Amino acid sequence: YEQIVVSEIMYDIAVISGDGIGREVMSACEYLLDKLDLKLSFKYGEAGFDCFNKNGTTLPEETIKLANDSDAVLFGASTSTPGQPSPIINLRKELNVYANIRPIKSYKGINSIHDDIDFVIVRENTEGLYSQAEYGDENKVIAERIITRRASERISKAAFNLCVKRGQSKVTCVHKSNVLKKTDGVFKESFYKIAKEYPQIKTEDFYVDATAMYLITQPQNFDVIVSSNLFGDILSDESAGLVGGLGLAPSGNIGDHNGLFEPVHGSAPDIAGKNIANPCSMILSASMMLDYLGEWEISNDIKGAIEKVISDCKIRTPDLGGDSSTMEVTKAIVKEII
Ligand code: GGG
Repeated sequence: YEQIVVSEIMYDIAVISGDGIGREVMSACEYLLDKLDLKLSFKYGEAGFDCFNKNGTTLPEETIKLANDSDAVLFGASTSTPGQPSPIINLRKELNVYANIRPIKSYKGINSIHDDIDFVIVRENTEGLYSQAEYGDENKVIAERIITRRASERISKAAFNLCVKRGQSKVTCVHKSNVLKKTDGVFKESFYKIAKEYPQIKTEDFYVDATAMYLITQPQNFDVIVSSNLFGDILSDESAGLVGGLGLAPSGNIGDHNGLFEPVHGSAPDIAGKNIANPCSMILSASMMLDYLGEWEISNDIKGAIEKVISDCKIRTPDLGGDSSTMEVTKAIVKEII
């Protein structure tokens, strides 16, 4: 009999390394993905500060098209360019990846006060104070904080769905509605409207300032936190600090048709080019991408390998107190998987 060859799924992945350590952690991540038996086809796009110097734009149309045409996007980091719009904020908007998912989990062997943290921040990605609508004159400048019912309900739904998927029991809405009465009034109302569709999930809401304190004093009480753009951004950096820092903080930006995965950290110009950036947040973001693509087994293998390398305490980058390089850590992770 003639052998029937069933074609295997090949995923098109847009790779946008950006600036600074974005390039180093992306090459490390590609090295790791290449070593695994995955059907990924990488296509490369430019964005960021260096891209602006070369092409006169921080986010070329070709990059947007490449990202839109791909099954998923891997993004490294971008350095802000004076006077220019942020490429990553605009790319998230162009792809309509409205939910920024930022998991926060304790690792064994990381010197943290709490070892039982496991929650996720769901940050609204398309509006809030990141509307980039600022105007005024030299005496008075105004930033628009846009909150719509549509986006607030959509992000609340994403948070409740994620809570169900993670098998957790509570969603916390974070706002500042005692001061931002209209905008955060709408955000909070939208949250409780959507909550009615999930009677099995517990709900609570806190002011953002109180939440900043509870994250330090009782982080294990959180399951899923949903917040607007700026609050979600700030709280996720604070939360990353509880579990080892930005070197261990991955993220996914999810919409109805696209997924973009990037480390929470930026381009870190102070350590760029030194081969000492922690590759784990980029690699964990790639693992989130594999989850999104339905490749759960290999995604779990990657997470398990990182947990093992981190908890062994032997091979770590300087941000975690070690003296290993980006590539030494990456190779140690690969060795745990294959
Ligand atoms: N991976 C997230 C990232 O690159 N953050 C850096 C950032 O937000 N840079 C500002 C900008 O792109 O304008």
